[in-house]
Amino acid sequence: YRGFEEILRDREPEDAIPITQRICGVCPVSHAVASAQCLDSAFAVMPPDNGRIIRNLIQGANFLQSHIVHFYQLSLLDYVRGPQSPPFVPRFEGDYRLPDRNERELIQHYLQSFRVRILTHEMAALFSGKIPHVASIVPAGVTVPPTVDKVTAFLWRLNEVRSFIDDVYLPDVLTLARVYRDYADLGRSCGHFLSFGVFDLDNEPAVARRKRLFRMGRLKAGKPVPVNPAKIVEETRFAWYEGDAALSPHKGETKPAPEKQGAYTWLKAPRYDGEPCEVGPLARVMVALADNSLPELGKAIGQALADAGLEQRHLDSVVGRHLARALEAQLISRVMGQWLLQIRPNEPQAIDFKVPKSAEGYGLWEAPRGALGHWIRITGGKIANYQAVVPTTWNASPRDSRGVAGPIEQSLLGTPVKDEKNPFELARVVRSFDPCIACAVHLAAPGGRTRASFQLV
Ligand code: NFE
Ligand code: MG
Repeated sequence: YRGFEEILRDREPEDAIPITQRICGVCPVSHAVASAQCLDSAFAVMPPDNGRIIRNLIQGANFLQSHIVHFYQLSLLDYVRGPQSPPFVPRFEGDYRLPDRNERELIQHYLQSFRVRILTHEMAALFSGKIPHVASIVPAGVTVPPTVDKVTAFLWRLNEVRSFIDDVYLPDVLTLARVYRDYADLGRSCGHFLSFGVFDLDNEPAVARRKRLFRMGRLKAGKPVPVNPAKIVEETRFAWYEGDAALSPHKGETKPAPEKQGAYTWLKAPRYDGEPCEVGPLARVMVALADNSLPELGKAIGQALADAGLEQRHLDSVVGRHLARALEAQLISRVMGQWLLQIRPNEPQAIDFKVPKSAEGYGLWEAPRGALGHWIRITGGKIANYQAVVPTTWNASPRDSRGVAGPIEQSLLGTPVKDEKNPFELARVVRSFDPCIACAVHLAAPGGRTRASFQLV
C-alpha cells in the first residue's frame, strides 16, 4: 500500500510537485501541473505568460504520448490479432474481424507508434529536463528559460507527431469504428460527465473564471450545469479505508482498513453532488459540444461520425471514447503549434513566491484520463493535509453509500458476453475508459509472480 497522501504529510509544500508525480509514470505531468496550481492558489501567485505556455506545452506533449500509447499499445490488440509470438500472445481469443492485410498494416502502425511516442517524450523533456517525471515545473511558473533553439527543436517533432495523428491514428480509429460498429451501442456509463478543464489560456487567478482550451463543465443527464468544487466528496463505504463518511477532499482521510467488512476495492468513491461522473476525453468533448466552445472540434466530431456511419447519440459508447480521444489529440497537436509561437524568448518564465505559514489551496486540472484534483492545507509552513482525487478513481469508483455504481461498473451492465471464460467484450468496454489502476489504487503486491519475460529490441 503506497499511501501517497500520507507520505506528503509534514513535508515542505513544494515537495508535492516531485512526489505526487511518482503516483504514475503515464500521467506524471498532470500531477506536476495540478500540484503546482494547488500551490499557486495556496501561495496566491500566478505564472507569467511564458510559464503558463510552457506548462501547457509539456502537458500537451504528455497528452499526445498518453493517447497514442493507449490506442496502439493498450487497446488495439483487443481488436487486432498480432503475430504468434510474445508480447502478442497470450491473449483472449475470438472475434477478430479484420482481413489479414489490414491486420498487418495496423501492427505496422503499432510498431511505428513507439517512435512517435519517443518524439512526444523528447518534446516534453526539452522544457522539463527529463521525462516521465519532470524537473522544471515549480510554483509560479517553470525553471527552464524558453530559448529559440528549444522552440525549433520542439516544432519539428510536433510536426511529425501531427502527421502521425492525422494520417495514421485517426484513420485507424475510424477503421475500427466501422468494423466493430456494434461497440458504438455498447459501454454507455452513467450519463453524467465532469471536466475540470485544461490548458490555461489566461492568467486569471480564480480557476472557475480562467479561460481554458477545454473548459470546466459538467453534464447532468446530458444537460450542461456549472461546476462547484465544494460539491465534490469522496465516500468509502465499499473501500478498504476507515469509516464511511462522505468527506470533502479538503478534509479527506486516507486510513487503510484492509479487513473492512463488505469493502471490495482500494478506490474511494468520488461523487459530485451525490452522483458518479464519467471523466476523460469523452467528458471533455461532451462538455465542449454542449456549448459549442470548440467549433473546430465539433466539426471534426461530426465529420468522423459521418465517416464511420454513426450519429451523435453513438458518441456515448466504447467507439465514442476512442474517437473522442483521437480527435482531442488532433486538436491539441494543432493548438500546440500556435502556443509555441506565443513564447517570448527574453521574458521571464517564473516569478518569486513565498511559502505562507498557513494556507489552503487546490488545483483542478485534467489528466489524459480525466478530471484531476489536488487539495492542500498548510500549517506551520508544512503540509498538514494533502488529497489527490485522480481520474480513474472517478471512472472505476465502487458503489457509494446509496448503492449507486461508478461509471465503469455501470457501463458493463447489460454487455452481452458470448463466453464467460473468454470475456473479451468486457475488456473492450473497460479499456475504452483508459483506466490506470496504478494511479487510483496505490497498491503493490510484494513477492508477485512472473508470468512471462520479454526482450524488446
Ligand atoms: Ni496512471 Fe492518471 C491520468 C492521473 S489516471 S494515468 O491520466 O491523474 O487516474
Ligand atoms: Mg486520493
